[in-house]
Amino acid sequence: MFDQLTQQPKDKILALMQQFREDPRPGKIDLGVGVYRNAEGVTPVMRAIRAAGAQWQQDETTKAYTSLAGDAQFLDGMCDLILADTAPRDRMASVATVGGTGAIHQALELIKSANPAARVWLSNPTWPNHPAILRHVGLQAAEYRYFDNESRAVDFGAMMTDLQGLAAGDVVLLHGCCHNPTGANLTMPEWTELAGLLLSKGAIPLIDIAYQGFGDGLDEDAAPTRMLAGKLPEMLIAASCSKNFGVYRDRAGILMTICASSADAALAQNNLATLNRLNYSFPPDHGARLVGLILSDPTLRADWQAELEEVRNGMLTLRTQLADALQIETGSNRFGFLAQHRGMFSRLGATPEQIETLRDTHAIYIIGDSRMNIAGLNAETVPLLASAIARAGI
Ligand code: PLP
Ligand code: TYF
Repeated sequence: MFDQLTQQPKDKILALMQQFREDPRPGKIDLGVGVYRNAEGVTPVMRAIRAAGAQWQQDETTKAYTSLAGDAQFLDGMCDLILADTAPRDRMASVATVGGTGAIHQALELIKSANPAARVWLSNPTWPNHPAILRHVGLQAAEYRYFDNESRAVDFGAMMTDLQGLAAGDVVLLHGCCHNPTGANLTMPEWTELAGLLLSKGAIPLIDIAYQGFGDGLDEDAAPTRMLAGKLPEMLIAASCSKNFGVYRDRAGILMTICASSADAALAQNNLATLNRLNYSFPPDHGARLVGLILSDPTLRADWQAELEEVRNGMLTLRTQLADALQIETGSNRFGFLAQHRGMFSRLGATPEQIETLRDTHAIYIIGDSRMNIAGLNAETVPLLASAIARAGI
């Protein structure tokens, strides 16, 4: 039987992670996988997670199963965090999922159950798991242009032109903030124009929000999602707690749907619980439980927000430092986009050969599409990277 299997393509990001580990050169720099690291190169357990974990260890009375939908405190807290008072609670359904990836998977399965003919539109480029999971679930993909390789900003005109091709019932996957892999994001007026187009076409947004709090702040990063929730009758939101709570391996995420009526919401809730059961029964509890505790405890929440702000501001400082260093190295402003981009990533716009040079000659690891993780840098490595970029002729 097993000899009938075919070799599966590797995930390029995870493959690069492995290649970096095996590189014996001291001083190698990892700007590959999207994991936050502090100036010491450590992905820390956040203070509030540690405190909530210690408290939960005392308070936890059982490891018996929870419910198919997951912990209510987590679901409520995340709904508030993302949608605040724009949440139409009576028209919403939600379930805890296996990380943000699990939320995307369940979203696509729900779409397939409701409308197997729906096309799901993806930005070009997007996170490689989007098209991969879409194919796996068996939905039809479509693509919209997103990034202008010259300016390294969003090509909003091209995006809107492509989305003119939307049919009623199609789904548009949008990165809620901090676009992965480009770092380039729509402005608020552009988001509003996009909302008008989706509304006029009868299309449904699927928001993937994996970096809330990594861009301009918790509320600022959620503003496009909140605006869309206020304007559109239906939408899906797949959120990850991996980055903003630093609970990567605990696998905490949530899928929310906003429906046209409370009757539809009840139906969606019933289907979401069933999808959890069919795929893995109960969602993981531990990470979600700690997130729920933090969001509902004012002291823990304040400390979490303070640490998240430190993380966010640290990345903004690195962006400015790198843009400044590159201005000096190259005598031009062409890397100014680095300070405009938001989140962990920026697409440099380098060729695969230049990326190879950075890796082979300078031991600097960047994804082949020239995405780099800003959080992999620190004050000492910024000038090294700037000089290597200039020498590689990028
Ligand atoms: N969506 C995007 C755009 C991501 O970059 C990630 C990666 O972390 C995820 C979703 C899912 O994250 P996780 O499954 O680790 O929560
Ligand atoms: O884009 C990234 O680097 C993160 C982490 O299959 C990641 O989102 C990368 C690949 C993958 C799962 C997570």
